[in-house]
Amino acid sequence: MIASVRSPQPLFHFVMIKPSHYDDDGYPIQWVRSAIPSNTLACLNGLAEDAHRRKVLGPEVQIRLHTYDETNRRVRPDKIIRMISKAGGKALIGLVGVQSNQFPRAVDLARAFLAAGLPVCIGGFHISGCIAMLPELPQDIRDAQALGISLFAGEAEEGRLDEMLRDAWTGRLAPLYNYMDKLPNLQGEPPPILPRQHIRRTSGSLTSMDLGRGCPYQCSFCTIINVQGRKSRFRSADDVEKIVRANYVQNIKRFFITDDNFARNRDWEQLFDRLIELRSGDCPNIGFTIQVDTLCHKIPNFIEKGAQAGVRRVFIGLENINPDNLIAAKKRQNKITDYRQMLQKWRKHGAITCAGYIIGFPGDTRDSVLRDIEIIKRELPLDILELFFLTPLPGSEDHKVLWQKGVWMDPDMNRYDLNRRVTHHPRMSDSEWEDAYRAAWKAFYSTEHIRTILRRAAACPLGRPGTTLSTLLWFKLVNAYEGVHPLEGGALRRKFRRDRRHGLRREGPFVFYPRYLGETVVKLWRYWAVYRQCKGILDETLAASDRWTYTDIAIATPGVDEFEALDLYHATSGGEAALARKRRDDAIRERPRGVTRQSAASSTVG
Ligand code: B12
Ligand code: SF4
Repeated sequence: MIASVRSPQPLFHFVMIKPSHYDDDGYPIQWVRSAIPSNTLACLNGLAEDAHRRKVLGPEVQIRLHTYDETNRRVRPDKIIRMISKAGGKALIGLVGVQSNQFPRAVDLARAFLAAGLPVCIGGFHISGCIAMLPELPQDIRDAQALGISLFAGEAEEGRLDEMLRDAWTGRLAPLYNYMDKLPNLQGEPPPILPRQHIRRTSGSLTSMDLGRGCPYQCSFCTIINVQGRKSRFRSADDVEKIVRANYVQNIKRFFITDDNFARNRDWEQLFDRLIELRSGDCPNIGFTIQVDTLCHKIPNFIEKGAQAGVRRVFIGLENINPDNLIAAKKRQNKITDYRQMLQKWRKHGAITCAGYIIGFPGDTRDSVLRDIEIIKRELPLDILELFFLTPLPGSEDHKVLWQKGVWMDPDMNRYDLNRRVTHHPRMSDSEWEDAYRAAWKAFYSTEHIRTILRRAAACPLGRPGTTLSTLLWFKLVNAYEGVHPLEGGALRRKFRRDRRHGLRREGPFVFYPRYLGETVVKLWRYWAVYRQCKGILDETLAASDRWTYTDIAIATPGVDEFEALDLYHATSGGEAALARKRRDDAIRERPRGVTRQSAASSTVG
């Protein structure tokens, strides 16, 4: 138990830590600069600042907030414990936004605080997902409870954080806070905000915010619908303006809107309208990255308004180009016959397109995966392909089904980062599946394909070949040389000898430091070599005499033989059937003109 120094005013520390997870050697994945500030940390901090303003622990109690993002800052429990001990008062250690892959690290961090007598609570998708989907808590969560860790399931808005802070203050933290049965309304709730120093530890001018939660679809690999629900909940246009302005004064002008599917945010238009107003008013140059589905182009004005609002990059849940795989994953809303039109429209409006693509659906084989990647490269105007192993994430229907059937899933949650195989595949051997995944990355980020993507960007009047190249390099380099998924990447890997996974032996300094130094030098050299090569390609592309006339199948306006000629519809499994469905739907729409066209458009919204 730490000694508490008497302070003149009663003091309460709320320490919020967003943990990272371990690499294959057992060191937390950390960077000198990570990519984006954590939205969950910003949400919790925003709620805690509001609780502080409202003096939820009583008029005389001072609440001190401390925020740590372990992806860009070393978390030293000993130092935090000393800091609390020196300042005096009580404390709550909150491990926030803990995903399944971060759960082992969160528990390791918790051990030191618990040993010092400080109460610890873990919240986030691992806890919420397991409680939402499983009939009983899995062993790792029960073990955490046995250590004395309190659990938080659900969302912290609508006064729930206040309740927990009060319980911690009075020393009566409950073992479980379960709010899964009531999803909070977001309108008027304190918006996500982080102290400025967090932004400095990331790429610098980009931050994140959630404008809505929930998605109406039912993809079987998805955890979001089971945790955040299928109903759209969203912040108001006033909230959005508040967030943008608060960041703008700090010179932060780019935002990652973390909504999983902004196209299904019922208020997208009002939100875009407000951003358009801000852009044409006193917040010019603000820019956004959003995540959408493959039907977004059918929502009247969605892409047009998005572009006016400053959407510069879109993440699209493409997931696969085999309709049979999409049907198996209950992703019926994805129609391969829409992909080209949707991507071309974003491209025309100046957005860089990034598609999530999952490898390991039941119909996949190593050959079919590599064939499909070549089709994508040739026929889809995609700038970035984010590849993932199909992973039964706790909280998803896939996980629940495998759990019920007793199918083997890797018991080590640290591996559930979508960059590692955690179960077996019905058709591929373990090594074939892993090989298909690695080969797919290599094939898409080959030098020749980078050249093609840059030529496409350079030929487009609103294209941004320089930014396209930096994004491509990020994905290529992090994947090839850092051994982590690019979405977890950062600039300059940090490792600390003493911060090793619980249970693993601490390495000696003569082994650790020379290896760390050696691998850093080799990586930097490789980065430089790849950068120089790709920069050369960019320069050639920009100087090419046919820069503006360059075209290829992916960017050419769809011709009359579009559906006859492309492999996308004939080589994939289920492609022919998807085409037949499209033709049938088109024929139905064509028959009683006017009325049906209108109903077809509205059926895509919602
Ligand atoms: C944005 C995002 C990212 C960003 C994170 C940075 C950022 N700027 O925020 C990026 C792109 C880097 C990212 C990467 C990854 N992500 Co991600 N990500 C998301 C996403 C879309 C939004 C997160 C968010 O802000 N949610 C809104 C917040 C407010 O919700 P929340 O985290 O649940 O927090 C609330 C409650 O849980 C609770 N709470 C949480 N913690 C605590 C703690 C206490 C003490 C209390 C009281 C309450 C509390 O209160 C919060 C406010 O209501 C989610 C999906 C989603 N809809 O949440 C996936 C999600 C969290 N990611 C996921 C995954 C798997 C990953 C990756 C491993 C995959 C990959 N290879 O890309 C990497 C891991 C990287 C890493 N080390 O973090 C999964 C996790 C599933 C699981 N079971 O673990 C999710 C759910 C998406 C999915 N595919 O299912 N991600
Ligand atoms: S569209 Fe995306 S967010 Fe919605 S259910 Fe499917 S995977 Fe989940």
